Amino acid sequence: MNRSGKMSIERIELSLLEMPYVHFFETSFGREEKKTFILVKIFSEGVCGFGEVTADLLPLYNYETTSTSWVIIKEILAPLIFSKNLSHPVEFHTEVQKFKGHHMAKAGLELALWDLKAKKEQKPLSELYGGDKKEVFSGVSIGIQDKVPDLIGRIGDFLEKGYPRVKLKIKPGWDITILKQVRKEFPQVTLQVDANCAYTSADTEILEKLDEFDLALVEQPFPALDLLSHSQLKKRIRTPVCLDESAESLDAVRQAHEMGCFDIINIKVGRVGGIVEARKIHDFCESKAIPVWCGGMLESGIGRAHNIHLATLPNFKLTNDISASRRYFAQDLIEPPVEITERGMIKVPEGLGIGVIPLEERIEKAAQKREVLTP
Ligand code: OSB
Ligand code: MG
Repeated sequence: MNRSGKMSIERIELSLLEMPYVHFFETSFGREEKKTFILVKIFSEGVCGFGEVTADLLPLYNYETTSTSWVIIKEILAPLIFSKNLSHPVEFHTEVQKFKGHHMAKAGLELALWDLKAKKEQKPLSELYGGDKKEVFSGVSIGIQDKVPDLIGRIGDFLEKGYPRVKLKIKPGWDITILKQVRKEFPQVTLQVDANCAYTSADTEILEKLDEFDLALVEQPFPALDLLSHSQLKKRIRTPVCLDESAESLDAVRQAHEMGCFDIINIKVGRVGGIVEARKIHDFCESKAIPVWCGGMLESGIGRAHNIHLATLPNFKLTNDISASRRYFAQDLIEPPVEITERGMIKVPEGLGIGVIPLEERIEKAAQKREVLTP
């Protein structure tokens, strides 16, 4: 930071990157073989802050896409950064509140501003956030497979690698029968399931059966706006209900809480529109003794490093969807790669900002498109 306390942003660079997954990832909304996302770099006084936009090529998880976020950043959010002469990422959050939606686009920029801020103050992000952990809980999210034996095999592999908790993607037809077989094979493992909005209130009978499998939680059974079905289901099952897609802001979380929709919240910085909003949700949940955990969007190491720092906040009490680099990509973008410890934890990087080094030649190799934005 310079003497005026201003962030003095000189240039914003967007790159559209494509990275093949080591294994396809299938959720109730479809199968993906590769990750496509926007990498954000923000430059100031010889320092570069890195951020990642979690929007995908298609509007399947939510309505944002790589193209919509590119346009929103280029035409609206970057010009705002250049015109405002910001001194803190919190000011960016305040300024962009007047624009509706586009949380992932906003978050990508806010993350880069936080990384830049921390690097200029010569601190790791976790320290800037006031996080109190040296390592965070790891967990693995396993997609829908072609056959149940494939799923059993994958679960076994991840348990061997030391993951202490497994999340399984479910959808109608890939739920109770697979859980029966998984539980038979792995009676002790900590298991949770994620439906990505695939059910309706007509499926209540199926969802009630989830109680038979001693699950840590069921994540987002119904569509994002269907708070009513979540509150009705919560009264009928013992399995804790966790929200992902519905929890897109503090206001949404507060309403869902008043309506008795959930026991647990998954916090994703992209979905909620940045660190400031993520923190508000974290603090609200803490005040109500509701535990949270950090969700993932199969980020590159850059986005994952951001998630690790966020998860050092005290109310991240449950296992996170944060896995090792090699669980996602043959070659991650960062050095050192994220690894899982013998105790099933992820160490918080101690370097400045995100604390890991993005490798320019790998970024270059993955880049499909690039654009430099200036004042
Ligand atoms: O709902 O949590 C989800 C990946 C893409 C889109 C939505 C979700 C997920 C995951 C991946 O479950 C978790 C991870 O990044 O390891
Ligand atoms: Mg989810």
